[in-house]
Amino acid sequence: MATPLESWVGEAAGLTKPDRVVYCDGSAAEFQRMIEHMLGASDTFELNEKTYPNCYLHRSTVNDVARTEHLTFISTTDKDDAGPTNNWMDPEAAKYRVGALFDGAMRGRTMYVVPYIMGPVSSPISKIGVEITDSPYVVVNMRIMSRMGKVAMDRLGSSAEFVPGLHSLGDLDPMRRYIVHFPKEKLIWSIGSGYGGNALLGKKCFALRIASVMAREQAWMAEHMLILGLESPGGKVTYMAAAFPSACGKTNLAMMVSALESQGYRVWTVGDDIAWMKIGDDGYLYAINPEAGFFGVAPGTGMLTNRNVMQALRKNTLFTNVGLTKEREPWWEGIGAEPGPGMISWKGELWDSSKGPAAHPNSRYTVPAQQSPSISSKWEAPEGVPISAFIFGGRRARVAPLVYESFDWQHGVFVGATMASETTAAATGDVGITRRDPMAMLPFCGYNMADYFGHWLEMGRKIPKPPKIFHVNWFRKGADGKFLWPGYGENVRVLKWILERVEGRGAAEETPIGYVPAKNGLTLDGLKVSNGALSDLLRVNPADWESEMQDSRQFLIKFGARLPREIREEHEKLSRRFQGLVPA
Ligand code: OXD
Ligand code: MN
Repeated sequence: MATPLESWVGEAAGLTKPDRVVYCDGSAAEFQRMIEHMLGASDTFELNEKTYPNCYLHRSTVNDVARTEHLTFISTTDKDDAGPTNNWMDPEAAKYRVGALFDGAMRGRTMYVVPYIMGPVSSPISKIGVEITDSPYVVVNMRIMSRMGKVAMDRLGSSAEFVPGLHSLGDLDPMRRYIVHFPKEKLIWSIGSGYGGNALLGKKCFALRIASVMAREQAWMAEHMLILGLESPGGKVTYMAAAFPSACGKTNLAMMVSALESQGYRVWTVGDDIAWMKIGDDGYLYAINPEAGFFGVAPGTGMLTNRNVMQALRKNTLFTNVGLTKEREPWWEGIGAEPGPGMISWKGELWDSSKGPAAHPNSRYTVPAQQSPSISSKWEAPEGVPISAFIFGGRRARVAPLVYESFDWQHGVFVGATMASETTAAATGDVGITRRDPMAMLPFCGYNMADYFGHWLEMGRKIPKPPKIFHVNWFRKGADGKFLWPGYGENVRVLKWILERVEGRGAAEETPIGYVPAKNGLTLDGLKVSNGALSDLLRVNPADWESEMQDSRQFLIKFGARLPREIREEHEKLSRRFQGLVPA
């Protein structure tokens, strides 16, 4: 009798009509075969085998360079279950409309069946997915980003416990591009894009959108969070998970080279994008990184901003949409060296500075996580790591201070729910617009966000030893329009204060929005930040917060009666705390 996997593969093949079906085993030989095949097309190139061994550059189609949120749908019978922040499609309509596009889409192509595990192979928190795809680029990326092939098949056996994801490049026309999630069936359909989160279905589609639904059903958490361990003098490591919107420096924070290393503070990387968390027997919340690699934004990454990843990506790395130097090395803006003549841009044209950036602003590297010198010895611990602090953050030129601590869990959930950030190139659309992005999950929550806030509040009642909740903003600017905080490795100073607060130490001052570091609270020795800049960084300006509260109210109103009472209460409490402080 056919296994559930075989039945689904049969169904998918019946619909998409590929010339052949290949089950991927995840071996190195298979990887090489796929790469050979890709090199035969005009969009993939081998890099310098001396300086970048086993590294390749892939160029995607010019209209397929980022996640397309406006073409991403949550397909529930009741529109309200998708909520006001998701695009919605009725499941039957989606099956009909998108099914028509899948019909015969793989004719003349190979269908690859890619079984994968999200999470360490033997972790009880891990889950299995199977992606069917006609893109060899997707297969080689999935081999880096997940535990793919035989290991997954061995764990799956003849079980039906896997999340199916059907992907086809289709004709790559955005007019016929759909990324559809069926939360009830735990099924993903994606057609018309070969790029990143649209096509590597284990990442945003499964590990966040579908997993967030599972997490609510099963009392755990699937979050858009990096996981890091902060080692303090004496060797103790305290784990923190942090949510930032796309392209706000999550990878850099997770892989930070600490400016306080000589004082015994070091950062260890567990994950850079997603955390799956369950309550452990000891009452702490335990996190695993469901991914096995980093799919990071290349521009802005250099030896000064992220030395660890720069070292990691010297081998076994796939680059997408970066520039290619005459020496056949990858290049992007911010890499730290000027390119020589003869560079080819991400579009495949001879580049000069009049032609715009050489690398697309959302160009990426896909690199095995274990190659980072900063990788934590616990990154594959089956039980995960206990989380002591959650950190929310955004890119805000004004308003949010460098760091503050929420008063309690409920207030922390409100802080996360009203988080905002200026948009970046990680998704198509305008860049630099401030948008509300609760818990950095706006594009990734697989159900009504009001219910998601409710789930957070519920988890707070369930976790005996909940993480403390903080908010950070590395991007605050002074009156001269310049960043006030140096960021990168210096951010460890903020992590140190967070650690001290977790341990019940750390000098703090109470403000209406929470606790900010007292004047002497942050360790600033060896850093050139003037007293004036420090006050600006930590300032809670009532007038700014008044407009902030109006804006967040407008956002929260969208959820109507479904918004949890506690969130509304926190908004009212915040207004009350500011009363009398705002100049008339
Ligand atoms: C990502 C994103 O690629 O958040 O991680 O867009
Ligand atoms: Mn992300």
